[in-house]
Amino acid sequence: MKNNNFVKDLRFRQEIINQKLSMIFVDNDILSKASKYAIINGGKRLRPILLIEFAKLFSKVNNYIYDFALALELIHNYSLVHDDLPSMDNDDYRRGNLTVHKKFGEDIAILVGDNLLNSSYEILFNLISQEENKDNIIEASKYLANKAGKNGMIEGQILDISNDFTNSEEILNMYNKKTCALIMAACKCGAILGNGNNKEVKLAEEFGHALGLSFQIQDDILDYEEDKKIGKVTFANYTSKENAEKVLVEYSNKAINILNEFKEDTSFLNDLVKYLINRTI
Ligand code: GRG
Repeated sequence: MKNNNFVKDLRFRQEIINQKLSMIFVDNDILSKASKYAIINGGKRLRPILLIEFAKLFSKVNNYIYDFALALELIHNYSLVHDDLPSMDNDDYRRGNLTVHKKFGEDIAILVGDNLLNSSYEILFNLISQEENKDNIIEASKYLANKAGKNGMIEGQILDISNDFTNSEEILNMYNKKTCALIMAACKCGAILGNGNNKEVKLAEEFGHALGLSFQIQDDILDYEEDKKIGKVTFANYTSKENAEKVLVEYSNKAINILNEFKEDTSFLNDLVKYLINRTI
């Protein structure tokens, strides 16, 4: 059934995450101010929303699940701050605002990234020490650390920097790590924290992979002309825009088919897939 309120529902979820994020760095020192600047202002909050939605499929969402979702969003935001640095992508703008290094200087931006990453793990360790549901939190934290680390996002960034691909499969492998890893962590950790069974946790992970690839390929399509101009290799300009559009449909259909395997109500997630692959920014 078509949900005409999808955008309203999405904004509502984003607002909850934004409010909780705005309460993390409240002091007046430069590191707190710059860290706050890095995490507010317009992010889609895709990863925490996915985590919460997957947890919600199987159980009531408690505060600690929100805290876990914030920890994940902090890791994502650290990666963006570091990715924007002059030694990486050298971007002046992010989410329509000056990047952290443009606003506060490169030294502070490096430390902001470090601070977001450490704050994330501080949240996770606090949860582990406080909550009764420790086993699930430990299992989800281990998975998140793995996907954020050298077998996931960081290796993906290394492969991307190397810009050395001999076939399109290698580009997809780089996307699996750079983009899919954290999106898979969002979906799988949500299912683990919500007490999904093994099959449900596996399906959540597979969904995250299919959505992650669709999301990145849509990004390629949106940036097609610009990437070509600057000589950046993407799946879309390595193969062709038409092929990228075809593969995007294949992966997004795969994501939708996976959702259909759940007996729970996945209509919001279904709409989210369609919204993301049709986005124009
Ligand atoms: C520096 C360790 C390190 C990793 C960087 C995330 C990343 C790896 C690089 C960012 C550049 C990029 C294009 C990554 C692909 C994933 C992606 C499209 C990230 C942007 O995510 P959105 O669109 O961002 O969810 P918002 O602003 O909505 O939070």
